[in-house]
Amino acid sequence: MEEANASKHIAVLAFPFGTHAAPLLNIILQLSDACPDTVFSFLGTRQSNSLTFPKKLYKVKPFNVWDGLPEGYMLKDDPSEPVEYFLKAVPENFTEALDEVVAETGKSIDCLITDAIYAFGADVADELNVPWVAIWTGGSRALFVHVEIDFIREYVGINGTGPQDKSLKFFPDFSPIRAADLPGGITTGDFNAAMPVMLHKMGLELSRATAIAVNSYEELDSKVVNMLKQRFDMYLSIGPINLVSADDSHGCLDWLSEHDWETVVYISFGTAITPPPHELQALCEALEESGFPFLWSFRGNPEKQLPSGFLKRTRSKGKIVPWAPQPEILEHPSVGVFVSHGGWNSVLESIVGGVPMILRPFFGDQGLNTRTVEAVWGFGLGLEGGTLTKVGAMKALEFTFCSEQGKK
Ligand code: U2F
Repeated sequence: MEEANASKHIAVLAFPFGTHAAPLLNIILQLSDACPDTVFSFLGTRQSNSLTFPKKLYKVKPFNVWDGLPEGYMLKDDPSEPVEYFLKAVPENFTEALDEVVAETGKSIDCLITDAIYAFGADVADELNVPWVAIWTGGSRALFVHVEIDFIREYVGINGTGPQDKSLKFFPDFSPIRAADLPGGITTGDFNAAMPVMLHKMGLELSRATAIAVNSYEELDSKVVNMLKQRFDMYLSIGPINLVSADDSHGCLDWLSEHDWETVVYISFGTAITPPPHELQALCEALEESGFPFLWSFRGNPEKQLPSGFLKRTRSKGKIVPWAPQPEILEHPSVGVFVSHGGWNSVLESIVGGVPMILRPFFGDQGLNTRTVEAVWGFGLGLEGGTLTKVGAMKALEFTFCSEQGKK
């Protein structure tokens, strides 16, 4: 179908960092199957689009927006830096690109779908005189704390003025959650940094959305979902969005099949994080000493970043790859535990695969996800002291593999 003949045109504004654009694209692909007369224009940065779009798609077309980086700028080794630059460029980079999208397709926009992070979606949709649909790629609980940010700040205090172990029990099903588990920028951290400012605005603007859709399912957190449903006219739980990563060029699944059921430790800290050197060292020591077989999707250079001799010594026990088909791995019967940073997609994939988690959170929603997995849903463990130590990692592995409670 030619774009000009399509009956509707939906523009989608993706957040081009972490694992946001991939689940959003997945939702759009499902919508596009369900709406054969509609064309979709998917706006992200060049880099994100090139990673997210596996092949040329028929009715979902990528458009590149400016990433906010000055010409020729060399990024430092700090994952927050490109995000800060990008957030300075929004919403103008998107609104300029939307004009180009309309000119190129010859079709005006009938609906705006954005990553929910984009609080400006409300104004852009008003300008276009179209409905705004906000899609939150994290969990309901993380969305809820952003929606309730002002109340939480008032109750808990900001900048450490209140006790960090204070329970958020004033919300149903939140009693095990402490102030310290909240994402940075809610009660502690730099409130004026671009991301906390955007998320605060999001909490205030979301009621202007025609619909809010979340990558989760209602039964997982029904009390939290009920509170969100009371606040918003149309709150939809549309997950888990399955991210099928068919690429197994490193032979992970065959390697797993050589192992007994529920014996392998799978390790991945997502797409943005590599733990600091001393924590990598501690995890390696724990793996070596405990002797459990492990499959590690390692972001970085394992030869340089892992302790000297570790790769050689563990060759018969471990497999380290730069990228693994994680959803399929977590559904493989040989995997017994997932050591993770607690990114939302990883949590959902662990639930789908029925694999318990050992969690070392770093930023954003990961602390809240960790505490929720451990103390509300009970299918995983945080680490003693919150970081990876040899003793802590060994204890967690042994608890999961060897104790009755861990197996349960
Ligand atoms: C940000 O998430 P991350 O990208 O750091 O982490 P996840 O949400 O866990 O998503 C990682 C995805 O990458 C996939 C894996 C997940 O779907 O299956 N993957 C893979 O297929 N193969 C690999 O070798 C390694 C990973 C942010 F950091 C989080 O805090 C947020 O919760 C998240 C969603 O908003 O975005």
